[in-house]
Amino acid sequence: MKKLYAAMMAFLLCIMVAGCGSTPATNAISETETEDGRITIGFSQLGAESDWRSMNTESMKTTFSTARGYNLIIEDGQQKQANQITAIRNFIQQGVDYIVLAPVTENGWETVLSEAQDAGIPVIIVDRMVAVEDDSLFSCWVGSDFELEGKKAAEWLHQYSILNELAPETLHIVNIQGTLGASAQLGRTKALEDAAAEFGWDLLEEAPGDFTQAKGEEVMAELLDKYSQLNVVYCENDNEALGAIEAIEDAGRVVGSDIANGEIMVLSFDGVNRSAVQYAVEGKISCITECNPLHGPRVEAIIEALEAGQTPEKFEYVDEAIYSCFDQITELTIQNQSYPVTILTPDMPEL
Ligand code: GYE
Repeated sequence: MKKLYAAMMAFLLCIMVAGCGSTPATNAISETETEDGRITIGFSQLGAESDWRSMNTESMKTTFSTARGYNLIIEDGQQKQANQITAIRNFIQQGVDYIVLAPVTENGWETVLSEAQDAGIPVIIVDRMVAVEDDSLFSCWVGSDFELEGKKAAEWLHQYSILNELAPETLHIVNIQGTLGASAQLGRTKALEDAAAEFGWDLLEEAPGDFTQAKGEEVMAELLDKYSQLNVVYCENDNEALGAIEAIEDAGRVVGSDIANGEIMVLSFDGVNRSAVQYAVEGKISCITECNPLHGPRVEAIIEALEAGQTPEKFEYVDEAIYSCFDQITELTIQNQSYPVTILTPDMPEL
């Protein structure tokens, strides 16, 4: 158990050190190499909306560096599917060896993926999913189980409410959603809605915050004006949570887990942004469900398998932790599976 804890801490700290919130978003970079013997990868990244995304782009750049034998062409879709489709068409024209797609939303990929298939270029989907009838349009997918992440957050809240004798109908919840139609939004929203229906929570409103701090703040300010009884905000990523906290404090309210005494509880996802993790240590964010962005090495393992003529798993889900400073919930059980909660303490090194 101690070893597991140490390993999780090491991972968390590694993310915290690498994931400084002030890192600017990555812009489109095009690096082309003509040297033979290199594997050329066209990566259509959906945008640069969050710290998670920046770290995800970084992970791809570090893994697929020239020094490591790759040509990486990255195109930033700037949150627009049309840009991503154009990028994929350009990759096909350039005759890249692999296309890696991090799709902004799930629908509408059939045509362009068929074009890649006709050109004989394998497509690897990372992070969010594509919703296509024909699975053969992509080689495989790697990313997170977003609905499971949402279930973990909801179960944490459920346990907290039991331990603190908070009646379900006294939990007045708002959801600041991610980009509508993105897998991360769909899964996290569904888990909250299901839990609200199951436990009888008062889910006041769900509004999109586009996974950004600015929108998170704006939406939270509006929700605070609208609902004086609001006492829990479920933010579908850390950047939205940072924005929501600003709005709550600007409104003269206090963030924290002590709902009975008027605090507003913040729940969040990712665990990448340094300030958000620090807030979780201090209890300003009650619980962060980890979403791991380090997909570069995972995509590389898939490419190595394909190069070796093997068939990688069609869907590869990443294991993820749960972080909280509230030390009375140490484990969550979801569908008979148990997940440990990593308890954050202020005496952790590097904080
Ligand atoms: O949680 C959020 C980002 O798709 C998992 O997108 C990703 C989500 C991540 O903007 O921060």
